[in-house]
Amino acid sequence: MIFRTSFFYIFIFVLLQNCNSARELKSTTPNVIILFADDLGYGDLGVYGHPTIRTPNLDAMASKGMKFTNFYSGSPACTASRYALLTGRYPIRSGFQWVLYPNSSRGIHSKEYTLAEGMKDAGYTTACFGKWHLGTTKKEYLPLQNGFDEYFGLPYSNDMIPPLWNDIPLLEGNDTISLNPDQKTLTKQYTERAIDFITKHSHDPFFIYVPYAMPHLPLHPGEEFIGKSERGTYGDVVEELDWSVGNILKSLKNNNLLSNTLIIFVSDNGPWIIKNEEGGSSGLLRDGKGSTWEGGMRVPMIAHWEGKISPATLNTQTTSTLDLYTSLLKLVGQEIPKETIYDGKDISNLFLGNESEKIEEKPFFFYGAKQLHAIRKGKWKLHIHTSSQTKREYFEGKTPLLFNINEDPSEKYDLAKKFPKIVNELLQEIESHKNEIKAQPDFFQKERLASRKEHLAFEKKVTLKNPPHPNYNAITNTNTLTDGFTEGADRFRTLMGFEGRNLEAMIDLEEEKTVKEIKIGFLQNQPSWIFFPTKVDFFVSQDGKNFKKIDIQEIDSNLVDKMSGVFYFSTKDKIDRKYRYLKVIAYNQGKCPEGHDGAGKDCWIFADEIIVN
Ligand SMILES: [Ca+2]
Ligand SMILES: [Ca+2]
Repeated sequence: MIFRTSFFYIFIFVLLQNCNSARELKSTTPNVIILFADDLGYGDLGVYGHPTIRTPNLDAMASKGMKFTNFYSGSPACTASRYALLTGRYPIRSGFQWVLYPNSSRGIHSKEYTLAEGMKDAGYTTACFGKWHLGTTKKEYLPLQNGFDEYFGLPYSNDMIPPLWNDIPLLEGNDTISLNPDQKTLTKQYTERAIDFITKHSHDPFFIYVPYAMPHLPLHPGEEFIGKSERGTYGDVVEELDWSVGNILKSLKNNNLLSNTLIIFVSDNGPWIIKNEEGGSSGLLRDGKGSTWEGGMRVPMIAHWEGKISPATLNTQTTSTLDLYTSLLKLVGQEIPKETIYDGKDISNLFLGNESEKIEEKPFFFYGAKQLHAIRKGKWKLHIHTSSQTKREYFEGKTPLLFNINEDPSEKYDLAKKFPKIVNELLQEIESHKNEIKAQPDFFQKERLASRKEHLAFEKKVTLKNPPHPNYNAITNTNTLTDGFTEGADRFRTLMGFEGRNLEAMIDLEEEKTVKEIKIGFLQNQPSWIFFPTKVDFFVSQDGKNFKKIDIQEIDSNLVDKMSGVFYFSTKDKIDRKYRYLKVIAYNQGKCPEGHDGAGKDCWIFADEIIVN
């Protein structure tokens, strides 16, 4: 009997051992939850010093986890920031530098390897509940096609609604389940979805991304939160987010998952300060959303992982959402594609209890809507361009500006004159970053480049007698006529428009080449005052001075009015002789004809490509 009892205990002991090791294995590849606030400022949480907004759950999360004080979003704008978080790349690498609108034609490119796709490849079940904003409602751009098993939420910002925009859909997966949902219910619904998902998948590894609609304007607190905060409606919605975080943590606790779940709370960009008291606060930082001052991109960031991250740790190292991509995929054991450039650092050690570990020092770049604005390296931040939605020009708009950001987080004291060597060093970093970016066209550019068709005049110099209209000059580039791009979706980037003028173009082939055919495409779209030329003359020359007319082309006048689209005018008989210089003159008919909307006014010709074979 004694023997049997010990055997029984040994059996139980072995069983427990196995349980422990299974749990241990799982605890090294944690569940991951990212709670992503929209436009929440650096100063908007209790734990980040807000005097009246009460955030007990986030404060507790920080006191049990790690609070970051030098953490940046990838951009001061919604779409670009989400792109950085989910792809680990500077938004400029995607061609998404700012914000997408409901009518934008583009969305996240299918070749991007999203954080969710990485998680799925690592065997995780994935879900997104909230604001997507990485493309319109076109299916290929939506979460289910980009790594998420489940989706519920608004496809873009909660202010892109009637009367300015069409009805906003609430999506379940790829399907619209209602229009213009009551925004008061959004935070609650996203929270409930997350909790259901946790409960349903408590035995599978999971990744949940909750990009809240709030506190982006219009502010809509849930019924129970209306009028609750001393900070007014803005405080109400932030306190509801805090409630949401508390409930998600509670659900993890109830499912015994706190010790193998890494929870991250962070904001997508700084506060919308031009909205006055409806916007948040960046605390001691300058400016807010839309700007590359600290207030635009330094955001609250709290990480919690019971038993791994030591309680109440403070991290002051420079980190960003780009690093989350790299580090989270590393934590779940997923390799990232080697052929793509990722911009994040590996900060996974900070989540594994090695919080005092010094992380890799890599410069961080701040991008505005159109260009690179600033760099941070170590304690230094250098601005080369500045902007603010408030239209204020700090430091009279002068650059470069240099700040010791650790000593002067408010960016008050410009040290550029005092430390010219540092300024130069940072300018060089910017230069090499720019060159590296330029050498790597984004996926859209790559596709566009691959669509080019080479011909004898491809990328050869074109001299124009009359300049095109500045609005339709195809990016100020006469080479657009020989760049190999023919009419695409992006019509007015590839076509060159002439208002009331002829097009007269000379092409230098750089050496004598056997020319068999010359052709040039023109668009006709009469309702837009765009007409085919009345005729096109073709010339050739060996010396670039004496030109011989070799052909005249006109379109059948019976057909011309009925035609719409791009049509090519081409030399008819085979030329088959050697020439270096070619010339094309296309005659604008001058005034729009009688009976047309623009009768008597200048009409346009729009040229596509001069193709030489
Ligand atoms: Ca935002
Ligand atoms: Ca072209």
